[in-house]
Amino acid sequence: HALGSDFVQAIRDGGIEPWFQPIVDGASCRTVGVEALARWTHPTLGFLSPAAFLGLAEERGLMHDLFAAMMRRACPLARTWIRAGRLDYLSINLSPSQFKLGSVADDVIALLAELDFPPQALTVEVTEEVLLNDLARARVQLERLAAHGVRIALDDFGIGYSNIGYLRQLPIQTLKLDRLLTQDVATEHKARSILSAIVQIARALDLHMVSEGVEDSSQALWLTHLGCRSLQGYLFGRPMPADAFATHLGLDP
Ligand code: G
Ligand code: G
Ligand code: MN
Ligand code: NA
Repeated sequence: HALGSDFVQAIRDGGIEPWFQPIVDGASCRTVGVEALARWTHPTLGFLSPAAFLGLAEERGLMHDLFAAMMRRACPLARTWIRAGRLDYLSINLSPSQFKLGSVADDVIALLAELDFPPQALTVEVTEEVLLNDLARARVQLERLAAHGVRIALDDFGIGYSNIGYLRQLPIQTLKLDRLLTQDVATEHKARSILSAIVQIARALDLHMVSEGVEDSSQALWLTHLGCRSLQGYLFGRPMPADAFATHLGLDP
């Protein structure tokens, strides 16, 4: 249980660091967005990935504090990159548990004001677990965020239940195609057929599409050919520290 108090301290002391993974436009290969992903360097255990601490954060009710810490670190950096004309938006994960607070939208809006970050340049990624828990409550919060200009992405789309009815009921602008579907798109006819159908739905509803987990160029070519506009994955860049990402954008770190 010492790990729990270490985590609280890390959130307070800036021990939780955002790493950045590019999201590129498939046609031009320009980096348009960036997803911030949490990393923790523990004083004795060393470098920890989310798999090692998200469960703990969830258990201790610290996901919202983690989110705020990520925003406070990532927004000032992203603002610099956006002002330099090298980037359009920052994407950050919201945990389903944050929606148990009736105040999640107001909290995000207050953080944006505190950090002087343009709401239109923030995308929050939510999974459908949010919607399974309490759709009515999630809808109120997401609509408040959308009305403020924040974009909402549905993460891990195409696996799980992927109830397309949600797309009608919620102010979602972006679908993030799960990497399990991306993986098979170059080798499996059925994966391509499913992707085509998802692209049709996305077009009809005017949704932006991002494919996650793009690892090789044949996947990238297929995804672009089938109509997925944005791509994210190791092919374009792994999650990296801020200075490496600045260099990736062609800026001084
Ligand atoms: O960075 P990595 O690919 O190892 O992330 C693993 C998982 O952890 C992903 O599902 C990602 O959404 C989640 N994750 C990473 N950073 C954060 C964060 O800051 N907040 C939340 N809620 N989830 C995160
Ligand atoms: O938020 P989400 O669940 O989408 O988290 C993205 C996760 O996927 C992170 O843990 C990130 O490190 C991982 N990831 C990003 N790109 C790739 C990739 O190309 N291949 C694989 N296997 N994992 C990836
Ligand atoms: Mn995500
Ligand atoms: Na995902």
